[in-house]
Amino acid sequence: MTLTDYPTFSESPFFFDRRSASIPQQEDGIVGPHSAPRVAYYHPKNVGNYHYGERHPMRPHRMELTNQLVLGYKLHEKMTMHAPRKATEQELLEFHDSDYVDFLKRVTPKNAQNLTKDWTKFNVGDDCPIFYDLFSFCQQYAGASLAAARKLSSDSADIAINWSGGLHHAKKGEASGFCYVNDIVLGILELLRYQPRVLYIDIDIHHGDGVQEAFYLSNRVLTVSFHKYSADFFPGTGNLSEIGSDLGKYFSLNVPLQDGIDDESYISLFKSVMEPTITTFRPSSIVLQCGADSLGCDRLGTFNLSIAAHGECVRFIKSFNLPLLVLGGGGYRQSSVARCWAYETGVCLGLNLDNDLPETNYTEFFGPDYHLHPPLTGRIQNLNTRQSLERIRMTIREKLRYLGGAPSVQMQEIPSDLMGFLASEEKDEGELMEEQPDIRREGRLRNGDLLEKEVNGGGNGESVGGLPLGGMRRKTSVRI
Ligand code: V1D
Ligand code: CA
Repeated sequence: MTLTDYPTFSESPFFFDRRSASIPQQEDGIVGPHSAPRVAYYHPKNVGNYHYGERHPMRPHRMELTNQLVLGYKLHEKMTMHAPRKATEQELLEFHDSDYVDFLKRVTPKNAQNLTKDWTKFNVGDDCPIFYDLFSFCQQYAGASLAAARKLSSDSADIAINWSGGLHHAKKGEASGFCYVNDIVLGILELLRYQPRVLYIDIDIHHGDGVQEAFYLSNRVLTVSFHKYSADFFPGTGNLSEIGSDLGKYFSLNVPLQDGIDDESYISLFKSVMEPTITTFRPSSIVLQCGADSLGCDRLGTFNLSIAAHGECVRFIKSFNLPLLVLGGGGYRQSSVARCWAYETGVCLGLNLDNDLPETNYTEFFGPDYHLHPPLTGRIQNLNTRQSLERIRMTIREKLRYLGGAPSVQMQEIPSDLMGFLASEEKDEGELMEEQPDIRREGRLRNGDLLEKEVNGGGNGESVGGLPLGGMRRKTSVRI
């Protein structure tokens, strides 16, 4: 096959990386470190049964559809499957304020009317309604991200997936944009107990404001969000000029895009931003939020991405062979979300899935084509010009030069498990393994050990000797 034999996205439902003409790909049978990555899949019990309300666009039921496709493609035979326990209150308090967690715990659709003064304080209402068993829902999706992060930290998996997580808008003390607790921040904090640097990437069409804000002052977490940016599009933040502050200056990157971006330009920009980001920051693990509202034909989104292109971002990040936490996020056409996340589960496993969807209990959701990659119907005009994209690319590369290498990481004692909260009978087999220090990867940090000392490790000129990295000057950021 020559380069010119590869179809373009618009001609083919599958992405052909043009590099594959010269670089052998692992799907071709070349053995690499991740030729058969160990993938752990987290699906909280009954997470698909929660309901935000009839007129609300967020449908947790999409997780049930996704899971059915995953099972239908028999992907459960290739990875470990986990029904994680709920996050404890104590675990939620690692990031969230206690009055907010207490409110989430107490509020019900019945008593909500008596708590109206708290509605404003905690930002619940139209976007973030109080629905039946809300607190359990939060504990379920956050528990899954925490278990997935622990799995990676203990080197019991190379990739851990939680499609019910990725709720990137939740703040320390308030709900926002359909998100109540921020499982991503909690998962990153868990990873930071053992690892010096975590890279967060967000391909949801909305700005990952909650995660950015939590780590805005830190140089141990670099956040990158690709999103639609305009004054009237939620949440209205994520301009190129938001770069982090204090020790975290240059450790927040934003890729603000306009309506209608297509596969070719998105992937080209994604790769040319992420490749130097990873080689410059040298993360010890990566968290990837895969919000599927960046797909074409989404009910809230206005991009033109195909599932193949969205999945290509996952494939590209996976190719760096770093511990990878893969999370869900937005996505408001249930059938597209399920196709996308099932496809991306296959990408994580290094498998090519048949374009004919398997039979499931929900087959009627996937008509009339019943394909994994149906053609996009109805494109939105692409308002991203070649020049505007080039400007973004150059500006970000410029910022990476300031970042100038991975930060120094100082010795810092890692607290042991806060409450010894994992009673052994609560744990699944994988989680029990996580407690065995001897199974951890050589050189990886252990619970109770000291974090890697990496003085003069590149540095951005702002790392300070003797002080833990990541400042804490704003109430909304976390102390790390
Ligand atoms: F259309 C609606 C119908 C009912 C309830 C809410 C909405 C709705 C659509 N878009 N709400 C929004 C966005 N909110 C506003 C508010 C109007 N106010 C002044 C602000 O525009 C919120 C969009 C949230 C997107 C969430 C997400 O996709 O990023 C996500 N990520 O992880 C989980 C969800
Ligand atoms: Ca985003």
